[in-house]
Amino acid sequence: MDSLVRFGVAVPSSLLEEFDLLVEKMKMPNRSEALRQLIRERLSRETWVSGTGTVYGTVTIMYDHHGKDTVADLTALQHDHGESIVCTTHVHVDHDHCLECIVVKGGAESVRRLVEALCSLKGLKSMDPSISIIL
Ligand code: NI
Repeated sequence: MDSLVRFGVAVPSSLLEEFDLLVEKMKMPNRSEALRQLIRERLSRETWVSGTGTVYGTVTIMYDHHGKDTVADLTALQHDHGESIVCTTHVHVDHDHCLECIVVKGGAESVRRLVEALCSLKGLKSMDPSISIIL
């Protein structure tokens, strides 16, 4: 395990007050642990977008299932990228919209290709990738 290093950080008092409120609200053990989590999250996010190695997470999409070929295209796309997909959960949100949570795990490059392919899906309303690399 890495040794801990103490360092000083200067921030506006109002920002620190807001941060402390967040730490309390999220029931994080203390300010240091909250800061470590923030640093890991940011580094992880930057690393998966441009890095290599195994990544994991979810890609949540919302789409209109009435879109021409949308459902067939999504199915074909998921078969094409099957090596990166662990499982999916589908929710029929309302008459028109479907939400799908795609759990991913695989090489960063493969998962990036999957996310790019999802971007091109006709009928796509929103996409929220939450991908991490273990740091
Ligand atoms: Ni549906």
